[in-house]
Amino acid sequence: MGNTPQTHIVPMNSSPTSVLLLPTLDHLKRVDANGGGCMVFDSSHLRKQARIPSQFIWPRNDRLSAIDELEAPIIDLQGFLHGDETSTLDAAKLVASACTRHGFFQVTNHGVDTSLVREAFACLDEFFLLPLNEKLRARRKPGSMWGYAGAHTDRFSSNLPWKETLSFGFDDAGDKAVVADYMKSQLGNEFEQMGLIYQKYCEAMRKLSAAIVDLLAISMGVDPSYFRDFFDESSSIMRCNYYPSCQEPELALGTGPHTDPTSLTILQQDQVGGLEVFTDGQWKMISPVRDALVINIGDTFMALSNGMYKSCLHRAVVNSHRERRSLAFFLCPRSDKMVRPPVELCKTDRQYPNFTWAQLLQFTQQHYRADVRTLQAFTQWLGSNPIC
Ligand SMILES: O=C(O)CCC(=O)C(=O)O
Repeated sequence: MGNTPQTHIVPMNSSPTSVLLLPTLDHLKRVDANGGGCMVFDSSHLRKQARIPSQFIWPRNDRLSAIDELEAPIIDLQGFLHGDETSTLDAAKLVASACTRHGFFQVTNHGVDTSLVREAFACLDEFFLLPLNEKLRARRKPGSMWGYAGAHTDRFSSNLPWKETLSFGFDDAGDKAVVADYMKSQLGNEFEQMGLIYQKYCEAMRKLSAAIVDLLAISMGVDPSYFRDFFDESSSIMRCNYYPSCQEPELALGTGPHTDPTSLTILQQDQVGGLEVFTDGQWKMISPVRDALVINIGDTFMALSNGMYKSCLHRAVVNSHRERRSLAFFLCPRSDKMVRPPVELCKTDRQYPNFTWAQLLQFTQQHYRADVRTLQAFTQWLGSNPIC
């Protein structure tokens, strides 16, 4: 039998840690109501120390090494995107087999311009290489999903991820320049160009996500119009991940074990490697494939598929010699959309109750740190917080 990762069923500790990792930046020190300092993650400072702080050391079970590669198909989308029937059926079969087992697959010839991906990575480098006090101008505000965060110290006080993130929203129906405006408002006019590139990147991801949702529908024998309606006016989240190298990578994690509460994730990882998936009782690697995007099913889609397609535990490990970067686009429905499987998938008992994306988001932001049990815990929570 394989090892089971430890689940974090404890309610989320949403209070920031009182440990200040960067005592030299006194002007950044924010004293909270209890008199504690708010921690700032400065990897250039931390990397000079022999040991990593204890807040970054994960439980042994979460750190067990991956040995094998995940069996995840690499699906060429060219034929499907050009309406070729045979290619579509072949692609749909591969998708069905991957998603019923673990929910991960990779796609090539996906239509996203490689120069746009290069530009998005160049912007990521430009942003994360800024001095810390400049990045902190875009610091995530309490209760917001958007902004810059170092090691999620604003939300958690232990099992901290060894990474920095920059997150922002992207709406189908909203203001066309939402990303550029956000960058400009947080960081100044000189960041408008970066915002325009991320805006274009999000538009490309949204277009691809629509195609993949169609392919998921075909693979499940569901009328594609059901999911198209469900994701109409979607409101997605984009996250840039920057994982500095770490002097004790065997003790730390870049992203801890979690499932994505969102619907569908499109991940562009660089060539360093570090993404791992827990399946069949073991952690398995998803090594980078040049110009391929990693797709995975999130909790919302698992509920929408009545449990047929899996949202699987994954994590990102770090290493001691090289920083790693990834760009994650999380497709989410409009917040008030009811998550209810189509009739074709309700021939067996319903696995999850109806809920709105807003409710699941509230649960994972305010009450629960996402893990392998998110949907079960959410279902219990819904019992005492029913939809009005
Ligand atoms: O960077 C990666 O490979 C994974 C990132 C991830 O899981 C996340 O951002 O939720």
